[in-house]
Amino acid sequence: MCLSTLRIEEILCFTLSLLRSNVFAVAKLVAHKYTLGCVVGERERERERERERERERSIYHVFPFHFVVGRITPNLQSQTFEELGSKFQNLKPGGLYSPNQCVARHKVAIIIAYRNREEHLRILLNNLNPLLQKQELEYGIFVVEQEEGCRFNRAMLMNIGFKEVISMYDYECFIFHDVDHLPENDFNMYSCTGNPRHMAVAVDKFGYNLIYGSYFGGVSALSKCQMEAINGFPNRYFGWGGEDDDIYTRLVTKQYKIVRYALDIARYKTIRHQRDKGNEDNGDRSILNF
Ligand SMILES: [Mn+2]
Repeated sequence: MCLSTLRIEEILCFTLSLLRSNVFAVAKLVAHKYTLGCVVGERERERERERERERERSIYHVFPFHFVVGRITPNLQSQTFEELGSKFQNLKPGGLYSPNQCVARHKVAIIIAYRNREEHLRILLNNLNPLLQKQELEYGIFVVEQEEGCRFNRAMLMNIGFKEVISMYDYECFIFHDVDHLPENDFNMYSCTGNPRHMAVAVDKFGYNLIYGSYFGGVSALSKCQMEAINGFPNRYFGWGGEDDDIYTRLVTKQYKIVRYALDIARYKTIRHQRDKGNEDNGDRSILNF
């Protein structure tokens, strides 16, 4: 059974083209999206209508509707795991979260392929948790760590994360996330729709532009159904490079249309680093095919 297509993101996406011309219309549509974001009881619904009437009365109170604000500045400070633990006490054991004011429409697993980047991971967690909570998602963050001894295999780690998570939980949406990518806009929804979405479109290290048309690296969102339709990610890419292009090919071969938000929104800052030892260039990348 496939994830039902909620179309919420299309609404959000549509708001972006309006952003330049009519801020109030944007705010209204974003509010609409967030009204759709949760299933609430009648009392909350009435309160929501009251808030909506208040907003209509005041021209000064356009943003924020609920919690999202648009552009955000990533916090590059690194905190210890203990500090993160006391900061995010609303997480359940295992780093799981669900909003307590409503039932989230999206149940999302964030899968992070990881090795030897503890500081990056701590910075990412410090940035991701607030964003995911503002987006009113039910989520879990799953870090899949590769042992020392052979070249890093990002795609295989993502596959392992996916398989492990579906064996334990009923998440229906998967965000495959590089450890060094920090979101710069909280309109960039961490959720899935009927087509796979490439989320890291405008990345600082590429001058905030899509580096090439079929780029699918950094951060991407696939539903469980889409992931199963392409038989997961390729396992054969050891070392840096190539696996994201292979994933792109798998998706278009299955007739999926890759969705991307506007550059303003699908925007990421990356944490600068040297190429890791054990993640040398994958020399076979050009001859590998799925
Ligand atoms: Mn990197």
